[in-house]
Amino acid sequence: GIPTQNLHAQETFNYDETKVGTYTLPPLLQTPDGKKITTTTQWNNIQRPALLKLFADNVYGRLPGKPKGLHFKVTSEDKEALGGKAIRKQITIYFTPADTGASMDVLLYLPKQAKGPVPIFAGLNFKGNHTVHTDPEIKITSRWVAEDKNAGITGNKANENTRGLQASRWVVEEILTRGYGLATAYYGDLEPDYPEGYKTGIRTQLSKSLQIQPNEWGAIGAWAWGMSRIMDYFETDPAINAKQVALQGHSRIGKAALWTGANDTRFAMIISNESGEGGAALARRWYGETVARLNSAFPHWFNPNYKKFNDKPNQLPVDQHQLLALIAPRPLYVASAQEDQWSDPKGEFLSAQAVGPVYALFSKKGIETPEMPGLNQPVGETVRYHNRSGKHDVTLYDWQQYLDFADKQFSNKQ
Ligand code: GTR
Repeated sequence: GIPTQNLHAQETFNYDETKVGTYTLPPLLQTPDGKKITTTTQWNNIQRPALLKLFADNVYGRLPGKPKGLHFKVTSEDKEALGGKAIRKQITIYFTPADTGASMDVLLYLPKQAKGPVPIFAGLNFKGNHTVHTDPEIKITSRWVAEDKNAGITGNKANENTRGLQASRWVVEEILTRGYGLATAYYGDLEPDYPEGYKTGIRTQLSKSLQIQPNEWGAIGAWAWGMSRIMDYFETDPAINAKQVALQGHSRIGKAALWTGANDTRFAMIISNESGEGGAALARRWYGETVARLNSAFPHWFNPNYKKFNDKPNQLPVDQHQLLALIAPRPLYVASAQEDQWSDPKGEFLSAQAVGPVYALFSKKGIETPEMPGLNQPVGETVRYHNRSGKHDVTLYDWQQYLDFADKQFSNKQ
């Protein structure tokens, strides 16, 4: 018959379940050249590197390693932050030996009551560190930020009035009260999010020192790489339990967080909040946003090869359930929101559900129910999923599920 995708060649999104079509997902436990994977050793030594390479070549581009000369500077520390509830540190991570040039600013809150090294939630933010809390001591980013007339951001400059603008997405006090720390950095420190942004971002600035050309990775790769550099810092801070770091990402940053987690096994838990197409959602399911729409609206996010599959996701050598499988055997949380059909909640569920056999190799349980759960009903053990009521956003409900999941998975938490 006619391959489904050709019927849709001109359509860049779809909200009609009857038009999704049929598809066959590439196998998880069979190598691209047909060998069966039956042990964890085969998974780790054969399938894992093979899949990572396919994602690098066809979707996200290469991810370079840790640069020589990477170093950190604590620029401020306050042991009585947030009314005495927290320790606040601000750290600049320099990507080269010099204290000038490419760098990122990390904001770190630790619970004051902690007795030993604490588990941490980490993730990049969309609008600058000062937008995650109204705390007046947070440094305001001087980098390019997206225009936001409603919030009074004009001329691509952040300002005092935007302190706490995205506080509802970070619930700092809730995280601290539950005994976790929180670390965040502005994604624009790595690459400003517009098609020409790479020219002032790390893909250009670090191409010599990392020996990688700007077109060998994309903005998502740059953001993903930055999250690993935050982990490099964690490993040097005795107040942090670097073995219990949960990496969280929303939407486009969720796509990046999954790519980070797939590559960097130091992260003990990965949380995808409505990452959608190019994230947790299956590419072969023609629903919500599509690969074609993603690549035309955001030509700078992925490796150029990804564009070859714009109208034919069925020909991609990978699908996104294989990205999720690269997190195994570590705990993985995939979250959708009902009104965010653009991200394809069902495609996110099916992809999270599909990775069960890989977790089973490691004697772990994924999601054992074949049907999508009802609204606000998390399911699954080491792979967990919920479909929250409401819009594309990160809410207190989402965080409460992540905190409960971390409590369970990090059971030896101090
Ligand atoms: C949308 C994009 C999605 C998602 C989202 C976001 O415009 O189509 O893939 O990344 O932005 O990051 O909020």
